[in-house]
Amino acid sequence: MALMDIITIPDPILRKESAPIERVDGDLERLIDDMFETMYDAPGIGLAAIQVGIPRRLLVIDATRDEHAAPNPITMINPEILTLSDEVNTYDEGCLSIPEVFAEVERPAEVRVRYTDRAGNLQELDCDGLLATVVQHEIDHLDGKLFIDFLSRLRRDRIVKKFVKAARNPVVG
Ligand code: GNR
Ligand code: NI
Repeated sequence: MALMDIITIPDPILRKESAPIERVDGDLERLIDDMFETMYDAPGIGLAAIQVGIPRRLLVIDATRDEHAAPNPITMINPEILTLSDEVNTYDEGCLSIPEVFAEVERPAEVRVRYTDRAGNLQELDCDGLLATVVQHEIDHLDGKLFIDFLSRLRRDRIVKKFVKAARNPVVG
């Protein structure tokens, strides 16, 4: 297993659309293991492959909030949203690719997703609560979309500007 580097804005890779995965093989399983290790280490509750520089339709999630509860790792390959509820929910969202920025985002409260799991089996899952939000946040990554796209242009531009500046003037470590 290996920790991977998480790409942050304004890296244009994060705006790329990810391509479908054609086969679940040993290489993909290794990537999934590395993504879980990277996500738990960060720590985060979701990670899309594009965030570690791999433009493939793959994401990992563990939205278990209670650190004492059993882990609930979910791997989604080629996820597709089947239905979204009219009811909405608001969460204070963050993103490992936009460190230390948080903002309230409103999204459908419930979502039904179809995906291939790491064993190669087609699955359907009904999600609600935080899991529904994270699934949508991760699938957005596969389409090059970030949670700051839901904010006003003024607020988004301010956030991006801060990261552009930081990239130009890296902290000497
Ligand atoms: O760790 C994460 N927390 C989070 C909190 C609220 C809504 C979405 C998320 S996903 C984020 C990890 C991440 O950036 N995944 O792409
Ligand atoms: Ni994210």
